[in-house]
Amino acid sequence: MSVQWFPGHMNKARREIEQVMTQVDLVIEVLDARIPDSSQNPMLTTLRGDVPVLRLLNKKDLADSSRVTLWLEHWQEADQITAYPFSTTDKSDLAKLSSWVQKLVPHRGSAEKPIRAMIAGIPNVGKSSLMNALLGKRVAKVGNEPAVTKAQQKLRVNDGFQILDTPGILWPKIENPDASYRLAVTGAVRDTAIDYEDVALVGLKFFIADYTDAIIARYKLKKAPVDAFETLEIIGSKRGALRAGGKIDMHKAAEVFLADVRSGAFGPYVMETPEMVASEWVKVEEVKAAKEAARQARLKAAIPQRQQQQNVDYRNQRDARDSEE
Ligand SMILES: Nc1nc2c(ncn2[C@@H]2O[C@H](COP(=O)(O)OP(=O)(O)OP(=O)(O)O)[C@@H](O)[C@H]2O)c(=O)[nH]1
Ligand SMILES: [Mg+2]
Repeated sequence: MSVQWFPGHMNKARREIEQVMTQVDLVIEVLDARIPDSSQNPMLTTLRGDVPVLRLLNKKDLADSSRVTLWLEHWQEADQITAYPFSTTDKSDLAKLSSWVQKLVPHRGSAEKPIRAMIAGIPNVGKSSLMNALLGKRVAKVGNEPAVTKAQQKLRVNDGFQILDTPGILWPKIENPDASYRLAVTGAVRDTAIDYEDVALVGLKFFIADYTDAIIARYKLKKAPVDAFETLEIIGSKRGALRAGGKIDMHKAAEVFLADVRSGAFGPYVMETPEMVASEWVKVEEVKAAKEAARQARLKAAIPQRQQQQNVDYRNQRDARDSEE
């Protein structure tokens, strides 16, 4: 199972990004520092082509900095992409942005040739917040839910720097199911498009394994949690998520847990490491190969069956002819 969300407006937004890509000098790809890999949109990488990119690992205030560093080192080794931990509320990060941008596009930056930067990324990562912070006023609507921005908006930061805010986009098929759940946990997927309980259980399983102490502290657990379902029941009972008759309301319990994850109530965290993502991709490829092998086997089996059916049809026709004669 996996989570997929690609509503019509995203397809339109994708086409509009494609249309203006030839008129931009640089893409500022805003990522969620809590999911550095899963928040990269492969469709955007394709659309960008050779246009330089600056990656901002935004919401660094919510992220576990030691794991963020692992990703920065990994990218430096892998593809030399410039990336920085970032927060739209950190004044010193904002002050450094124009020098980071200038380094990537040294031939532009004057009033005649301003740097034209496109802010792009998946939903709810803080693209419009970045636009507002750079402008020093509220020019774009922001909100803690995906798909707040529906249309592009171009504004001038100063004489040498123009920015374009774009709607957040996902892609039609997220191949790694684990990544799709992480996108749902952190809030990049509309809540109405997910099975709350499923998403909470996947998230909780991760926190139990990687940030056990944070879970114990937040919910004042008496013993170390082991099973996600059991723990979600405990969370539900502690937070009054009960149905008539005292049964636990698991949907409500999931709401409590996901609200805590998204607001940073467990302290800083990052849900993936380069090693973990690499092993997930091995699994994805194995599943793909197994599906393909099964399809081939079905095809092979279907040929003799079709042949047998043709023989039966032929014999029936012959018998029918014989009995007429
Ligand atoms: N903790 C934290 N929250 C942030 C930061 N930057 C933005 N946010 C919050 O993230 C949420 C989403 O912000 P938006 O700017 O609307 O995100 P967006 O990428 O424009 O979203 P869409 O337009 O829906 O694609 C809001 O609640 C912001 O306040 C940050 O650096 N740290
Ligand atoms: Mg926006």
